[in-house]
Amino acid sequence: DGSASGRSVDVVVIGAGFSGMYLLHRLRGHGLRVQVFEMADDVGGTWHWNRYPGARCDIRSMEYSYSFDPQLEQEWQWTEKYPTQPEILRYAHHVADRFDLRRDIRFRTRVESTVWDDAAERWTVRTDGGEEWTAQFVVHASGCLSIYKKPEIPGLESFRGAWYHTARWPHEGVDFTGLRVGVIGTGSSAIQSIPLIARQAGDLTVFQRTPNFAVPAHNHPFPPGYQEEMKAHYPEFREDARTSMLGIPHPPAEKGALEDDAESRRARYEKAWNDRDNTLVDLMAAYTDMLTDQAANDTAAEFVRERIREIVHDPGVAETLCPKDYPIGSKRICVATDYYETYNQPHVHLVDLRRTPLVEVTPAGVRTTEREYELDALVLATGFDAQTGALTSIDIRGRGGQRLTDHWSAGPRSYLGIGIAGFPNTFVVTGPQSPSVLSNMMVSIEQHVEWISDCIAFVRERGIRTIEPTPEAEQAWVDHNAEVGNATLFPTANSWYMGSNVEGKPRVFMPYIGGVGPYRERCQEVAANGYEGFLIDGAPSGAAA
Ligand code: NA7
Repeated sequence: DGSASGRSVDVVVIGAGFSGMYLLHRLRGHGLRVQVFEMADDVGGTWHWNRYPGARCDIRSMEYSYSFDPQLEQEWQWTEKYPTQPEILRYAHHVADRFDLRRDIRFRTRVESTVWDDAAERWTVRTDGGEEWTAQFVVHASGCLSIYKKPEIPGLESFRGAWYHTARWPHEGVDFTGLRVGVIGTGSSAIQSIPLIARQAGDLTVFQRTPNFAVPAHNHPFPPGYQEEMKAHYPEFREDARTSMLGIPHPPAEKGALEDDAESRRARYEKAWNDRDNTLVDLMAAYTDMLTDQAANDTAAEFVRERIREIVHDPGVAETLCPKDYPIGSKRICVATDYYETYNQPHVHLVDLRRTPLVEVTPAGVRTTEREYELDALVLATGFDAQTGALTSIDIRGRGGQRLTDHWSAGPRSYLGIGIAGFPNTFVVTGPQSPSVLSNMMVSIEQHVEWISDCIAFVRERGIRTIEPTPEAEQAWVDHNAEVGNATLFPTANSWYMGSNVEGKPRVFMPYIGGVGPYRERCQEVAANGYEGFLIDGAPSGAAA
């Protein structure tokens, strides 16, 4: 009933990436009327927008996919270890076709506000097209890395050449052949795209503020029989992922890094680096204390720095590429193909912005405190207003007109990362204070979507009007997050996990680090106890259960 006359549905879902698509499918299965709004002109979210050269998932294809439909997972054929952006997008389109999703998705539509109506006990949702919809529930499935960030330097509009942000790459692609190209940023997006841009560019200058740790991808097409073998054990593999710490099955570490002798330690790190089936967690999962003990962490960080010094011929460039001022793993480790090697090419230059900071973009290029670099094209690989940006960019108002941005002025507050006190009948998929960005996102998405749709079904079956976390449950979750986060090395790094990449953003560790498996158990317990910690029609859940 998403017709022009309708305008009233059970659930509004914001976003048609992998979260929104699965929500639509699940909620339909509960017989609910759902309307999805999506800014882009098709499904896919992240994989719709991030079309820069080399864009690829850092999780292996056979685990970065839905597990909810055995036929889908058996039939879909992946081609290589790490899927490219076009391959993932083809998968998203296939899922949309297969489950006939697009008929309930309104594309090219941005939600501008969601306002709770205290009297009607419903949400009013306004779009940029001036439409007004009402719904009992609103689910935010708008992603954790979806609001892109330009660098905070003046002059971009004056630049005579073309500039591109990696997260808004032109669909027709960009031809850099023979051009003088500049790249600002050295995060995952830059590390994936730089080697490919270097193949085309006549001259490439990378402007680096903070170097990152990158492990070799060892990407390869699947050998014959591999996929069939994996698929024969898919259910067990998926279950291992769900109960793991990071959504990626991995044998648990047995001891601390310094309890091992130097030789055995090195052998482990060598394996994590060289094994062609390695993953981005292998290095950090080698020992129990990698993210809690600085000395343990230093052993792995130094191992990677040694590799960088081996690969990069120019010792000065190698030193500039070596991360030294934050623990390895406290920012998401990058997965690279020929990244460090690229700096051995004579037409590729590295500018250390720590030594000579950026001053401005000029009509002719980029100026640092040292000199001006003349450029024909500029690539901004400068990241995102991560985790909270997609939520705070919508005017969200809960009970009594309270703004979400006020509720979150000192950092995000939630119960389980899923619900927010004072914002009834609202859920967030892969929100702050959930393990999502510290995990295989697909595993987290499925867990969230299933929990949220079951909760909505529970509410509807019982004729309940409102459900929302109690302020006490929210406070306890905020405290628990801080406690587990502060027991790690994560808060010592300036990262988008900490909000420190966006000026003025509160500096708090936003993801939940308690682990995907334990988190899932906690969520299941809450549901099994009649939604413990929630108010149901204004009364503590126990009273209603
Ligand atoms: P990231 O990881 O946030 O990287 C952004 C990069 O841009 C990083 O190197 C930043 O340096 C740099 N940056 C940002 N602003 C500036 C300014 N003003 N001047 C110079 N350099 C700047 O974003 P990505 O898109 O690469 O990856 C995000 C996630 O997507 C990734 O973790 C994967 O999970 C997928 P800084 O570190 O702030 O000094």
